[in-house]
Amino acid sequence: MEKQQKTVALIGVPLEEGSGRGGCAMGPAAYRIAGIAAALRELGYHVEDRGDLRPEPAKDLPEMDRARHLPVVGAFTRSIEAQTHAAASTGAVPILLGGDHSLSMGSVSGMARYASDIGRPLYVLWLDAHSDFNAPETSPSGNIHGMPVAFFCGKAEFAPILPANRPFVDPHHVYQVGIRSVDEEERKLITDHAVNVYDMRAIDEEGMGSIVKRILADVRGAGALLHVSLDVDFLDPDVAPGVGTTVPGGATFREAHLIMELLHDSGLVSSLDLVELNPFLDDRGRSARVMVELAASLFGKRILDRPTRGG
Ligand code: 4U7
Ligand code: MN
Ligand code: MN
Ligand code: MN
Repeated sequence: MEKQQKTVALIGVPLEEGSGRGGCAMGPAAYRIAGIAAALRELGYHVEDRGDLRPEPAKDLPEMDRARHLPVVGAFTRSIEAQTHAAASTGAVPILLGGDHSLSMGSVSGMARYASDIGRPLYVLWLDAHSDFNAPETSPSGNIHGMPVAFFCGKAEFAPILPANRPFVDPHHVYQVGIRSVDEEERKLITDHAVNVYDMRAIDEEGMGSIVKRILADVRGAGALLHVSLDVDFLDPDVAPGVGTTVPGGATFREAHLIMELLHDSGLVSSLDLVELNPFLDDRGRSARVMVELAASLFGKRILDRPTRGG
């Protein structure tokens, strides 16, 4: 089978200030050591490593107790938004190498602007133990990595980080899978805003394959682009210990792998975040290698050739 040379843009985001602890800033280096570029090249992609973003903290954004390190996170958000939008606009698939999950405020906002440019909706697949729908007023921690979904849906703006009239993601177009830790007030927000949440119970009862196929059918039916955001803590801590916010009872390697294969077959994925890897907490690079293996599956690495059944 012939594969056209599609470009993948790797964007390193050494950001950890959204997470409340050190270590995630080493994430981009760990993914490079684990061989992400070579794995994608082997699959026939043209891989451009755009290096790491290193913006200066934004002087116009205030320090806030309820949104910690806002000048740093806000500066990254602006830079990530611009780089993601630029990469997508040249026809590349941006892969954000995180960095903590606050980076998705920028990546998803950039993709939402790109989708709006080309007149298509943006859907988001959020693979995470957490809903990340806090606002500064509801967050128990003040850590911004628990707030990106509310931010890109336009439900939490702590200070003018991005233009107020930018395109937002409709919360009903956000599909969360793997959820098993939601804060009290956050639960009310995701219900009120009709986020599509598949918690671990749904996965156990219905099976990962049927849930993901249903989501992909929705995305295809809407003619949408699909941004995938993969938090290391989506996986069970036994599979991927290199993360600061482990929650027991996570996805198995096989479940995660199945999602990636279905995503690849669907041909719908426009962009990807790999987030929350903390190499300082990892076990000899195991989590970094698992994440690279999953990314490779999403981009077409397969065990056997089989007729494509689609989403
Ligand atoms: B992650 C938390 F309180 N909800 O807001 C919060 F439990 O990107 C955790 O999903 C957020 O890892 C976890 O601080 C953010 C907490
Ligand atoms: Mn997260
Ligand atoms: Mn999480
Ligand atoms: Mn809708």
